[in-house]
Amino acid sequence: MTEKEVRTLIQGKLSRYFGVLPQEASREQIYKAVVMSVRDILLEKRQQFHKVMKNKKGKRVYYLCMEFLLGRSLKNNVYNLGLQDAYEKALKSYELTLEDLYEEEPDAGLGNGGLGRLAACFMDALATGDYPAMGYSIRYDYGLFKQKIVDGWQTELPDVWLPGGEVWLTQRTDKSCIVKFDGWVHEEWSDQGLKVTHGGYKEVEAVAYDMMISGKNSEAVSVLRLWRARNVSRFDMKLFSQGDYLRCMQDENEAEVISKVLYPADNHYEGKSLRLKQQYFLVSASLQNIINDHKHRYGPLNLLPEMAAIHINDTHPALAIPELMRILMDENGFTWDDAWAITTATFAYTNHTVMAEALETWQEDLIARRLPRIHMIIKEINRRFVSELWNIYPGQHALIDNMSIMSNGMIRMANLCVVASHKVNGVSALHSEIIKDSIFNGFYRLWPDKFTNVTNGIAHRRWLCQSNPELCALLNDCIGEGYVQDASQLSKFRKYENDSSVLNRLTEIKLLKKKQFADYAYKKEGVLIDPNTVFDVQAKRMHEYKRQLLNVMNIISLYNELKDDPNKKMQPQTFIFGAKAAPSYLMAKKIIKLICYLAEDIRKQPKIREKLNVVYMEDYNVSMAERLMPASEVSEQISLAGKEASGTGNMKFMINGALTVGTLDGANVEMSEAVGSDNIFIFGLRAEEVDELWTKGYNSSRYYNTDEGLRRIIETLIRGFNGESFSDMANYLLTGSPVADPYMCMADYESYRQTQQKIKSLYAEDPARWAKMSLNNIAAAGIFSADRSIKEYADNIWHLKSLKS
Ligand code: 26Q
Repeated sequence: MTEKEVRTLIQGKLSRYFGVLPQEASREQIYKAVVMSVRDILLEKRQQFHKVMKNKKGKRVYYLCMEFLLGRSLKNNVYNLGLQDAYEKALKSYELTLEDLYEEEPDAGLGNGGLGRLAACFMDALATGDYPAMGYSIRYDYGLFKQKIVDGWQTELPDVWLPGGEVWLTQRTDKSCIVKFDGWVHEEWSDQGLKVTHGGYKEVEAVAYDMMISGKNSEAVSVLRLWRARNVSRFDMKLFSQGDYLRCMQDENEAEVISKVLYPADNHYEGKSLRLKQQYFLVSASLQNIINDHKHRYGPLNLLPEMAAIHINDTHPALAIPELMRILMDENGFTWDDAWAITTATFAYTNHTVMAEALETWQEDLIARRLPRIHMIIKEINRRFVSELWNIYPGQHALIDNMSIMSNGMIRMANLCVVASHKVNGVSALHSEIIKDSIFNGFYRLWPDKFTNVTNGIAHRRWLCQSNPELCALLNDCIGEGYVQDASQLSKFRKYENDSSVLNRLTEIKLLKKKQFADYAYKKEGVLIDPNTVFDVQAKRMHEYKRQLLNVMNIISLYNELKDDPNKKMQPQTFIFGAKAAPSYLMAKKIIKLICYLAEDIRKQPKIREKLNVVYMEDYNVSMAERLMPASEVSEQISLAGKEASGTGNMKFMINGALTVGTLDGANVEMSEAVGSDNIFIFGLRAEEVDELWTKGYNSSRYYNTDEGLRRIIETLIRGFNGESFSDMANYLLTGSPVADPYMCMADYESYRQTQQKIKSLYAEDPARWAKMSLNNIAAAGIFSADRSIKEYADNIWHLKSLKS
């Protein structure tokens, strides 16, 4: 597409949708016109792809997920379509740059963190790999809240993304369907078998909104279909004719709350009725859609498993299982056994956590009330499964209760998913082993082949090519551009590990990205960062298990050192934090406050501030991450071993040349193997040592009693910062109940501190070695591309062919 064609497209949009001439258009109007023009190109491309698919009649994957943390789309699409030059030139006549317009776009924050961002990265990789794919989620009116820190305390503001984000969405009224809640179920046996009727239900309309996601140099365009809940408008004619106009309008709004807002808790389960409604709303609309699609394209539903792979991303869409059973049996006359065979051959499930508080268990009576037919089906799935278990393991009550889907009036969604899926995967090698040994051990022994691993990956074109064009220019000079399409080619960069001119350029690029970030941070939040200090970054959701507190403990010890001797020679460091806490997660909010007060305390002491700076970035989101990752030098991946299923931020830092300080947790293990133990800083207890220590009896005071450094940190916490004591944090570490220091910050502290010391001296004393390590990290990051993850899902789980092949 030429510059002229692009200009004509934009002008057309401006005049048709806004009635303005190019010279009168506001920046916002130009932004929207540009998005509309890109959307047209994508729609056209999608139609072409549809034609190809129709001819091939192949299988498709449907990825169900309550969250897609997309961030911005304009840059990604313009980049993938290779239209940068054409648009940049066309925009000259408006005296605008593409960068200006990118900044106009709000982040689509329809997700909490890792899981939602993974889903977004996967859509990109699916399109690039030429896989026929469709994602399904909810069109939340409000995404993840905006974070405002007021005197150290996180407050939440609504995230209004639609005014600037809606232009990406194409409403598909032709795809609308009805989702039913509440009511009663009636069963009747007749000659034709069991007839089930559901009556007295409430109807909610699901309206589809499509978003196109492009791939790089590929034919495919992924579609993300987002459902919005709308009231089914049914005038009560009786009331109306009686003249009660206002009353007959009432109750009209009840349904629409379903798609109002994203639940802002991650790695934590809340058994709220509205959340359940959201989940069923997503699942029911999506399955109706998939089934209609299938009938339209292929006809008989017994072919479903050959034509559709449906993926359940964590247990949040698990109700898809009984919903498919319902559709097959109640609406299409299948027997239980046939329906079950189709269902189990169609679904696959990914687990993202082993933490008890994150496992979904719904109260049976809530499901019975809201979803009476679904409740019956789950009960029957469980009845048949448990009776099978009694045959296999007679008398083994404890084991059977552990594997049962229903127990003590609760429904365990993870067990439902394992029973009904043909494949179950964890998200890193370690995590996939842990689920086999712990929560799913019974299932693993019963069905060893069901379990597999797919290590997470990231959209490296977004996180490297688009976020760090300067680094890519260096890569292009050294190894060509093959890595853009095939991240494994990054390994060619390794050849330059001793090339001082390349290493120097690498160091210069890092400094440039640090300067850019410092400018951005100053403009956006007024914080001062010296680009000549080392940037040590922990950016991820705020969670006890991720141990931002351990990071803080080390900072406190550095602070104490400098207070003792303000003239002490020390490599100047900037510790940068970015994190949102779930609004009701008090402990997480207290940690944010601690960091902010500590930062403020240090800031008041000019002499110390030169060497030790702590920065809390407000409202960390995808777009901020895109600026922060390239500017980072030390990546903090310090969760208690066994707790972080994979992590994906770790990979984004790595590919941008940051060195990782981390525990052997999640994908850190594989990162360490890929880059070699000389190029990463591993510390702390291993997962099995953590287990052993719990079994032996963990006593955090032991470390307090034997480690003077720790003692001083605890004392400093009690004395406090910036006029506020943090003795509750000291108590948490020493006497907290039900357990003190549940994530073993005390146990890992000394090992962490020593490792931090090592990092600091290396940075100060051997910059050439640092640059070499950084280069090696970039060169080894290729396997953490989402392209690789998606290929593994396609080959081993979905049995899905790329249209390339
Ligand atoms: C469940 C029920 C009710 C309300 C909310 C939730 C809920 C929402 C989001 C539970 C969990 C989440 C998100 C979990 C998550 O992001 N997990 C992360 O997934 C990443 C991708 O696999 C991993 O890299 C991280 O290790 C894992 O923590």
